[in-house]
Amino acid sequence: MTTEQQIVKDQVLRRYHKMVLIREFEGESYRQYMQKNIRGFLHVYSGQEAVGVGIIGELEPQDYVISHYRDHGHAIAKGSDVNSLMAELFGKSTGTSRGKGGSMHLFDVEKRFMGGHAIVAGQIPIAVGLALATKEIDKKAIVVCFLGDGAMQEGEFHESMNLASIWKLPLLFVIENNLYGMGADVAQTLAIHDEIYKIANGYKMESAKVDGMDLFEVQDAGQKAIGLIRSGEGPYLLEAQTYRFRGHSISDPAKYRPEIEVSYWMSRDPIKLLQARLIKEDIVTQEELDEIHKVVENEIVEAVNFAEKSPFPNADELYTNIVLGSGE
Ligand SMILES: Cc1ncc(C[n+]2csc(CCOP(=O)(O)OP(=O)(O)O)c2C)c(N)n1
Ligand SMILES: [Mg+2]
Repeated sequence: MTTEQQIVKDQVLRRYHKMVLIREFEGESYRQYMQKNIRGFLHVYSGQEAVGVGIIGELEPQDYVISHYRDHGHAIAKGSDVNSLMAELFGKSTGTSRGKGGSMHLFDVEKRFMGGHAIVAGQIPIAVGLALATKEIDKKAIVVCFLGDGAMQEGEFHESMNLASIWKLPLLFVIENNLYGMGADVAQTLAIHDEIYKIANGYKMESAKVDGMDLFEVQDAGQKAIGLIRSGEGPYLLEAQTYRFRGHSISDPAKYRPEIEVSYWMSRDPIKLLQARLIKEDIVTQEELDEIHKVVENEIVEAVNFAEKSPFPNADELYTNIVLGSGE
């Protein structure tokens, strides 16, 4: 194997590891929720892993990522510590938001992961502000904003697209088109549902669509978009066609989706597709993949132990890091 091939192999194995880690972390979070160790809301990313891992893998550490409430995958992909993420889900003081944010408000300034936002589309204008600040002050960083197809129906999305384009901001909008916003089929709620990426034309912004179940395609599309943004070409919109394997949240049995549709998308599981390709092209052996699954299993056991053993925040923490309105 040449040095170049080895570099490619190491990179793809790191990304495979992240995808499996996200899948298992979320499987475990489901089990912990059932045991009432995790409370509140829980929206998992299962099925969409290639999008977060493929795009974030192409970023530099100084770049920012901001996301919605389906945020575990993005935080893990950006490098947040899995122990602290699990502790956050448990509401413990060792969590990424000291136990005050929970599943929908993961946050990690050090890794430049700027949340975790529960208000649909709420993260989009914040991404514009971040990108404006990076353009004016930081200069080297770019911003990636993940949003769902449902968030495109909010006014904030359109205002943000307009400003990002006018100000030529270093901002990548990644639309994770999983065909649904809660129980609503995107075809019934979005006028441009069959050509989502073309919405960028109205804002004179470059855009493309990519198969969000294929890690290689996502990373190539991400590389191209990020390259253009870094060269000062302004913002870019990438639509990733994907599917969420579970219901909208843990309390949604997802009965509204036709079985044939679900089984089609399950047959395109991004982890299985990647596995098959890596084996077929002789890039890795089955043993190497099995080894990664074992490592992940241990990481999850350790994360749960850490979360269980960590204390809840003290009562005197009740008003720290909380923004209170003046009431006037
Ligand atoms: C402003 C606002 N309106 C409604 C909701 C309730 N809500 C939560 S998620 C969601 C659907 C969003 O769908 P999408 O953007 O496609 O993301 P996905 O859940 O599919 O990842 C809705 C309507 C909310 N949280 N915020
Ligand atoms: Mg959606």
